[in-house]
Amino acid sequence: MTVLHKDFLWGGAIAANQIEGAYDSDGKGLSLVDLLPAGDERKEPLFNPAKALSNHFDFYPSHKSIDFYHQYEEDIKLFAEMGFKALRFSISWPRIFPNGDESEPNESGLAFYDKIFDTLEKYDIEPIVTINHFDTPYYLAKTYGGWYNRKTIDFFLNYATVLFERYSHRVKYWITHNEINMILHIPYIGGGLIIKDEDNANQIKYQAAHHQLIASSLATKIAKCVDKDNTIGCMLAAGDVYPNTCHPNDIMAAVQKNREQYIFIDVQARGAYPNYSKRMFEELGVTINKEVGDDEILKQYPVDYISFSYYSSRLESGDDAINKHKSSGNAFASLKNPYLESSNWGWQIDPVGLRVTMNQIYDRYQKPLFIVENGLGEIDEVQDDGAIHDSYRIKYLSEHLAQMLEAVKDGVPLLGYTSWGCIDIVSAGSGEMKKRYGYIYVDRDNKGQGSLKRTRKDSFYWYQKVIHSNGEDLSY
Ligand code: P53
Repeated sequence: MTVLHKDFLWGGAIAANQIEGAYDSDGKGLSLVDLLPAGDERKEPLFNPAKALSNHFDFYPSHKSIDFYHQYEEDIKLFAEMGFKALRFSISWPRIFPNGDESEPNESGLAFYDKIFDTLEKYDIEPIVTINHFDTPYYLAKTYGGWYNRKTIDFFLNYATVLFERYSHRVKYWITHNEINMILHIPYIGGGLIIKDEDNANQIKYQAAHHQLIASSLATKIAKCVDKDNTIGCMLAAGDVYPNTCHPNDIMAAVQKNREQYIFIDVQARGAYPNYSKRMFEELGVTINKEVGDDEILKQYPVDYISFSYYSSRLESGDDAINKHKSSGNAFASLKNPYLESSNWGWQIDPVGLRVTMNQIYDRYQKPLFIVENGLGEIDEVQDDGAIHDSYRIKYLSEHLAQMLEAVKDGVPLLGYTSWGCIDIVSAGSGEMKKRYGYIYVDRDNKGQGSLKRTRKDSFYWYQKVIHSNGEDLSY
């Protein structure tokens, strides 16, 4: 008997806007990321699009990405060779509704995903579909103000309904919005929000999130009407927030910081805004404008399972002066934990934190969990003989999987594990190719140079063994 059940969904995760390229092919509209450059230049428009989106940049990494749009067959074949049971991918909203507010979908966009589903079926790989992964059509952001505008709920439901009607017989596991809490940290790609200096940013972000929550519940309702076997998940950018010290003020600060992540999942899993939200909103100067019936909608259509990403734990102090020292650059800021090492991008590495986080989430919601992102973004070097010895990645993954198994032994029900960026793709935060997560190396650099050739890294063979042993053999 292995720790994991025999149908455990091993696989990898990708997102349309970071992998497909073909940004204007076959009728596709602009996605939010299609206007973002790579590297240092990306920070300003990512965090402050109101100022920087009108700039012209020399290079836009998403325009070609790794050209999955044309090379998906070879890529999915490589996933199958590793033994993938599941692939988490997202459908590009602007490929289906180029502007977002049309009434009819773009048939050529759907035709592309038909082929993806065909190929996955050929290899017996279960699709896990994210409906909105940082991919609201740019037109909706520019013209309507993105998710701050209540109309975006209807646009999203038109889009989601098309997907449910066309693909319900092929998809069981859906995720409505990727990392819903990231709207607080990267509101442009999270919600199509272009916030100006004079705006009350919190009001805009939480109101937009409310619209995403209503949209998620109504999508759940539609999904179940179309096919009662549709299973809908929410998605949290997780990672437990630890107190900086055992000082009671630090403990309370960590409780509050954790709530900043959980607030949306509390709604999606339990069906109502939590009690603490009242005071939190008052202190932030936020008033959620609700329509009659909103609370009922949230209550009636909670999610079936909780999916989440885990890269790291975080650290919070009750002392503002100390919190000023949080790492900059990472959208998910944290104090430095002296017990942890960091990646070259400053992301702290904490395998035990995964076990902690899984236990916390399950204790809170009592619904099955699904780890849909985890991994190490690092620099890989190609040897003269073409090999890529990514022992650091194997170590990271092996240690995290060991802790995942511990959490399952603790009693946490877990549907599957799809590691992030199973083939190298463009980084969401930095726009770089150099920040690689994959088991498969892609020859392309930060400036878009390279042959796009795919090469198996050492981790490819290691993960193949892990899947084959259903997680029993994590050795390296
Ligand atoms: P990159 C920041 C912090 C935590 C999760 O991120 C995040 C981000 C966004 O930068 O997002 C998820 O590529 C997201 C993926 C993303 C992945 O983390 O910046 O769902 O789209 O690629 C890794 O290293």
